[in-house]
Amino acid sequence: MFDFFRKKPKTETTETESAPVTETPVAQEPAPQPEPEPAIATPAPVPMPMQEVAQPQEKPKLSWTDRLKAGLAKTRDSLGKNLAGLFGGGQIDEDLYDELETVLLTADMGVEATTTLLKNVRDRVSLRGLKDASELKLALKEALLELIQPLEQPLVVTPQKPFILMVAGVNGAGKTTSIGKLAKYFQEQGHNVLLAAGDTFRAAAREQLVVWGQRNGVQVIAQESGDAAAVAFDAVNAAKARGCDVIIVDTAGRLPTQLHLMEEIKKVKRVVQKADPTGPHEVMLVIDANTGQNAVSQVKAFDDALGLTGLVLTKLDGTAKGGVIAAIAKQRPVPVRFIGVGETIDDLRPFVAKDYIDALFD
Ligand SMILES: Nc1nc2c(ncn2[C@@H]2O[C@H](COP(=O)(O)OP(=O)(O)O)[C@@H](O)[C@H]2O)c(=O)[nH]1
Ligand SMILES: [Mg+2]
Repeated sequence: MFDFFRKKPKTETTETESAPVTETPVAQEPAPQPEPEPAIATPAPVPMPMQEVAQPQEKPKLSWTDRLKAGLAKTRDSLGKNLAGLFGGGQIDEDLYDELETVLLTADMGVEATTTLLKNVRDRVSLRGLKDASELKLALKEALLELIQPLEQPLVVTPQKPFILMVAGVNGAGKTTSIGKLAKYFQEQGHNVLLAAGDTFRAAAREQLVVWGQRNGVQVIAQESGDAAAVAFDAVNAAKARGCDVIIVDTAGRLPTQLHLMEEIKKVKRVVQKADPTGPHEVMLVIDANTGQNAVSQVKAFDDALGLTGLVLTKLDGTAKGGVIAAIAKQRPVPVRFIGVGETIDDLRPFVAKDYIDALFD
């Protein structure tokens, strides 16, 4: 019955930065920069679009606040343009609330969050006896903070050892690149990280992680055949044997409507539990902010199937739909652990509600 535990041919990389270097093409997209890489034993690397994680950027380093502001520029521009007109001056009246409602819906906050926010703003207005529209901005910021603050629950990876983090999501949401960024993030905190290449549907997906691991001195467990559950099982055992602190399990992209694939990822979780009854310690859904309201449906469906403990909201830089975070807070408040505002390694950071709102409004 445990046939998926059987050992399959295994590819494993444990190179460190001190390994001899060779040059290998690993990028398809514009502006790839050749850079030193550890020698690659096996298998041959396949070009994959992971350079955004692996490439150090030569641009002057911006602070996180600046990158967050730049990343949220599209949402801010759209929200700000619309709000500027509203908050410009004049009386607070029903027409104004009507327009505010439209603006919030346009920013993809969803009907439920918009209703909550409007009520909260109205309460603040009457409590403080506000009359002038220019005073509304602060009231709206406060209402929004109250709504999304509960989502701010930073991921803590101690004291569990290994801390097992499983990643799920639809195709192209940014799972694998976020895993690369997270591996670096945890390493910088002094944790020893191991990655499990659990996207076994496409060989290229496995290679994407393997190559990235080799380039960055992060151990990767991969199998040339076999299913994601088997890879995860082996990886958890390897992490225990090696005393790793954090293990991140990548998985193939899937839509919640693909029921057999949802069953498959539930099996990955069950098998992780067999390898370590205390795990997985985090089941994280990666969602593309461009998805807008559909992101909420994804959160609900994956949460129902897997019991999510955290979210990563990626690609906020590419969308004016940054308000979706309010919809999530209202409709399925799973903690937002990290947000992604760009393609470089530094563009994924823990979610801080106040910073997010300041970047949206100021
Ligand atoms: N602009 C932008 N692109 C991102 C972000 N996160 C991921 N991506 C890109 O999204 C694409 C798909 O990412 P990938 O990790 O392969 O998705 P997966 O299928 O979920 O594993 C890649 O081109 C990434 O560079 C982000 O925060 N901002
Ligand atoms: Mg992937």
